[in-house]
Amino acid sequence: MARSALLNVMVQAAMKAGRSLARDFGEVQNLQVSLKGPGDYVSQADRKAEEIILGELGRARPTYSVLAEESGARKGTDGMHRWIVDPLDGTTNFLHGIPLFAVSIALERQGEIVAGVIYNPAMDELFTAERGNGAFLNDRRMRVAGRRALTDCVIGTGVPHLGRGEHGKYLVELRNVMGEVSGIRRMGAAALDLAYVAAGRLDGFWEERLSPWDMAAGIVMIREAGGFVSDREGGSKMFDKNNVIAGNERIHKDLSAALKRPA
Ligand code: 2AM
Ligand code: CA
Ligand code: CA
Ligand code: CA
Repeated sequence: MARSALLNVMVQAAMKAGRSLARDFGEVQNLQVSLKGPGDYVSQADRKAEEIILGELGRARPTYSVLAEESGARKGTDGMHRWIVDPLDGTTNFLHGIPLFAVSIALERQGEIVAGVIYNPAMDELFTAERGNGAFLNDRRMRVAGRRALTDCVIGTGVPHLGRGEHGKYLVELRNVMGEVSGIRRMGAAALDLAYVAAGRLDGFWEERLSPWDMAAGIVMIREAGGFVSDREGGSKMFDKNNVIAGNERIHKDLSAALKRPA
């Protein structure tokens, strides 16, 4: 497995931020926490991890644009490249002492995601992918799962943050999928869910109301692991539509159909 210099920069940044998160995870009760929106918490750990990542990436490629969850968008002088960063995906898990959280870093070149890194420091699992070069979990090549029937599948999802009583459409979809699969998982860390699809742990995944930093690294990873990933209409506008469906070709298709069934 030969990593490019750029992927190495991303891996170093993700692991350094991951070590900072692991330290803070050990003293989570001492962290200052604030609320950004309904159910959307941010802590010193998120901010510190983002500072570390942007420092590392900025030192290596000072001209690239940046889109990062906690500090927003910054336009660089290089019109071609953009880093897309989620310093801590799964903040709610993190703050509850649940070790399902990750750093996610992606690189976009002329609007195409060309590399992605997702690192879960609690399990020391590093997921990486580069376009044309395959996807890896630590040093092992990843492939999406090969199951062909939805009834055999474990499917991940996330519950979108909607107001009280506003989950009707989501509950219909959930009921339809639950009726057809072997199991549902709701981990609470979308980047990690996508990495798990690439690793063949989850057979498929769907979620609404996600931001580019939740999805970017996972998208290139799933494609490089031989999977299919699209927006809810089957197109490639995940960042505009803020939603995603993933799986192998067959499961992606059957999951899309299950989600469209009427109540
Ligand atoms: P975060 O932890 O980085 O905020 C949970 O289903 C997933 O949705 C997590 O990946 C979480 O990312 C993301 N998410 C997106 N919008 C959210 C919101 N408003 N509140 C909580 N989680 C959100
Ligand atoms: Ca957040
Ligand atoms: Ca996130
Ligand atoms: Ca985050």
